[in-house]
Amino acid sequence: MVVDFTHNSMIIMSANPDSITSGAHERIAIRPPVASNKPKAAADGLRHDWQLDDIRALYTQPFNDLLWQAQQLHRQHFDPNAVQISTLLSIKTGGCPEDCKYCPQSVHYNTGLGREKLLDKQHVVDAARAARAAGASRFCMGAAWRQPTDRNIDKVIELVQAVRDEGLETCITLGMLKAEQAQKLKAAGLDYYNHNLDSSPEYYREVISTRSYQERLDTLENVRQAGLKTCCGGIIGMGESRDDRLGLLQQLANLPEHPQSVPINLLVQVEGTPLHGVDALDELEFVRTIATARILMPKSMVRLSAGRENMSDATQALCFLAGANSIFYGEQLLTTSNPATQADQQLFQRLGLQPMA
Ligand code: SAM
Ligand code: DTB
Ligand code: SF4
Repeated sequence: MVVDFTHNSMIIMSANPDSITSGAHERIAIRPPVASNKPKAAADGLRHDWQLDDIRALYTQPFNDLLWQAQQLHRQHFDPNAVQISTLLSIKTGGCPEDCKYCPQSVHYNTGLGREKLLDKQHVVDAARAARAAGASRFCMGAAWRQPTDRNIDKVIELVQAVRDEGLETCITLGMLKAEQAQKLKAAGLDYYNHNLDSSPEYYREVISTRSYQERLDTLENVRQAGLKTCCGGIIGMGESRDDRLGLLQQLANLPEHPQSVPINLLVQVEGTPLHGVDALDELEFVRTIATARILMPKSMVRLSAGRENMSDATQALCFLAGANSIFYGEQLLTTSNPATQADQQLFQRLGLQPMA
């Protein structure tokens, strides 16, 4: 029997940011969220005041204890055998002015990628139809922009509406967003906006110089205020310390609202980018990061995101046991490859997993 990704089974879901310190690093000031968000954060019944020491204690406990704790919490909020399926499409590839050291689309690095124009609507509709036919429930579109112009926003809105018309949830990632742009996207029916914090505030400065951590937090604030759902996570395996991984999780969990989706990416090392050749991350550190994210943000979807091609099936199985309940599915991420759909279907079958309705 092969798991059919196209017929979702019925799943029942029961379902101190003032400044941050990290052992090895100097103190970095991060503006607190606006006061109006605080009662909302307290009202959701979730913790938003995680200290680094608390997170370290969770992360470093014996592996079996960590996974047991994460899996127990996971079962309180989700069907443990249901995994949400998202498919990615790069709608505007290459030529990005930002200098993110991991990214093949930055103009600062020679990775062989050219600068392309925004895809036309028919191309996007065809890709969305194919994703839906293959079993995806969410379609995520990414653009290699620092920030979209208002004209870009109008064009992307047409794409979002066309994807919605195909019966898919929509997510986009376009870079920094102004408040009015976020409101316009919400009014047009967009479901999620993806904007990652990428790493701890301290390690972030080693990786990106053209955009500040605070600017990322400001975009996330604009997205939340517009009433859009947030998809926000980061990348690990970039040569960061364990404390940087904890610092990223601390930032995510202490946001005024936990992001509804938390993508945890394993760096895809692309030749020509400055991070190509960094030491590979111990896979069990990746699993620990997923488990800790599940404990800190128990009601969020935690996505086992980029980097699955370099993971064994056994490691992916451990990630699902640790509380991951979403994946990127389809043979392409944005510009790099992802596991073959058939391989993913076989993995789901071997693990008894079902696509989430
Ligand atoms: N330009 C927009 C931005 O950065 O906000 C949107 C597109 S950007 C490619 C989306 C996310 O992809 C980044 O925030 C980063 O977390 C992730 N990403 C990019 N290159 C990656 C890589 N080589 N490995 C893993 N994740 C990567
Ligand atoms: C996210 O956190 N990961 C996705 C999505 N959000 C946009 C992107 C992964 C990109 C991997 C490198 C590439 O394919 O270009
Ligand atoms: Fe540009 Fe986004 Fe790539 Fe950074 S991650 S270089 S902002 S496309």
